[in-house]
Amino acid sequence: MRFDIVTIFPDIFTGYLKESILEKAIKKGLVTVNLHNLRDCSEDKHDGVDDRPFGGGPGMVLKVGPIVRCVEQIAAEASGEDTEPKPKNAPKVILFTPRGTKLTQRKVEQIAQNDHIIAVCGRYEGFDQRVIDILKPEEISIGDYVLNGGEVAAMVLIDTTIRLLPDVLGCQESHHDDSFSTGNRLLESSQYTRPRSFRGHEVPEVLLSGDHQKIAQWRLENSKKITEKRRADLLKDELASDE
Ligand code: 6GU
Repeated sequence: MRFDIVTIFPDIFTGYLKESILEKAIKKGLVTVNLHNLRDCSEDKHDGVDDRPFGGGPGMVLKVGPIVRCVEQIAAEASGEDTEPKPKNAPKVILFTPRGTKLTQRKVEQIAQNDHIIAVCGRYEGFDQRVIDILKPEEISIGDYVLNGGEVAAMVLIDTTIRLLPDVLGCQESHHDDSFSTGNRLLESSQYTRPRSFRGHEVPEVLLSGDHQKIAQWRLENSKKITEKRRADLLKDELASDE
C-alpha cells in the first residue's frame, strides 16, 4: 500500500515513520509513505499556499492551485511508473477536514482496499471549494473535535489501515478480534499480567484457573459490562445490523 501525504509540515511525520510497526512494514516493503511539501507546488516566489477568504472572515484558506498541481503531479508520476505490480486503480484522494465524514473502523476497512492513497492535510480555515470540485476527494474527519491540522488525522489513517494489510502485524498482534472491526461491537475486556497481587489488588481468580471455557465466558461478560456502561451505542448498532 502506498501513501502520498501532501502537507505544509512534512517533518511532523518523520518520527512516527521511524518507529514500531510502521517502520517494520516500510522495511519489509509492504508500505511506502512519500511526503510532499505543499509549498514546493506554490506558484509564486513567496511560497504562498494560502490566502484570505473571499467574502471576508477570520483565518486563511488553502489555495486551489498548489493542491491541485501537487495531487495531479503525484498521480501522473504514479501512473507512469514502472512498478511491479502495476497499481490496479487510480489513486484514491483523501482530504482531511473537520467537516468530512467520520472515520470509523468500517470506513478504514473500505479505504484499506485501495493500494494507493493521496492524502491532503488541511490547515487554517479549510480548502478552497474548487480543490474538492476538481479532485473529487473523499473528505474525512477523525472525530468531533478540532485539530490544528490534518497531519495527525493522516497518521491515524495510515496507522489504522496498515494494520489490516496481510503480513504487517505478527500473529501476536493480530487484528481479527479488535473492537469496532466488522462483526465485533464490543470493547476489549480487562487484561492482567504479573504480579498476581499488587498493593492488595488481586487478579480475578478465574483467569488463573486454567479453565479456558470459563475464562472466555468471564471475558465476554466483562466486555459486555464495559460496553454497556461506556458505549451503549455500539450495542444498539449491532441490533440495527450491518448495512
Ligand atoms: Cl481531519 N482536521 C481537523 N483540522 N480537525 C479535525 C479533523 C481533521 N478531524 C477531526 N477534527
